[in-house]
Amino acid sequence: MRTEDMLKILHQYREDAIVIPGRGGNHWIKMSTKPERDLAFRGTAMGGRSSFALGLALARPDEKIILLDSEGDILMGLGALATIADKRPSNLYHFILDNECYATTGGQPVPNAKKIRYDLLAQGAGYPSSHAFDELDDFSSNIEAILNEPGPVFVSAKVEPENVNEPIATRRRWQTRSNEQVIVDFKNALGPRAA
Ligand SMILES: Cc1ncc(C[n+]2csc(CCOP(=O)(O)OP(=O)(O)O)c2C)c(N)n1
Repeated sequence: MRTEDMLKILHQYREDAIVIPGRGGNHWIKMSTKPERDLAFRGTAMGGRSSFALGLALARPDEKIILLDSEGDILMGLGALATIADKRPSNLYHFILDNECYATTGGQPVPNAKKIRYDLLAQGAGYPSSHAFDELDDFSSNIEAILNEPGPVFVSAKVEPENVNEPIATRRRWQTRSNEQVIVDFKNALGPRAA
């Protein structure tokens, strides 16, 4: 499926969730109607997004957190799956956009790209619920129910690669705000957690 099409469907069910858009962010920020609830950061290190999402989910159990992770990031920090399963944040919805390659750096294949089953890795780590989708129709029919399951929920979605080949230094960034501004907007939108 195309990332943009999949995210359009997800967006219909977002409601007030906080979204960490990861590497599909270029599509997400164009459709999002709640940018102050999007944590779209620049220049992130691979492997850290899921742990960041876990910390946020634990800090704000009153908020639903949707993480749009990627398979390269997951492989960089597989241990995070066990930690998330152990902490069992009921408000965390962990999606990965699996394009079978490192698209941001030109499309090099990830190891064992065609055979690895990320949904089974998550299940084996102890996620109480884990799903995999290859087809948009199937994703579309199930997404509402999935977002009503208690978390942590894992959803692996096969998407087409959108390889980027320009040198990183000369690329135009899709993020429209600085990381500092993202945090300021986010804090203002959420306010302090109720005691
Ligand atoms: C620790 C670390 N190593 C390398 C990079 C450089 N880098 C940025 S994106 C990327 C590929 C990411 O692949 P994936 O997570 O599968 O997402 P995709 O680009 O395919 O959407 C790489 C190697 C990085 N950001 N962090």
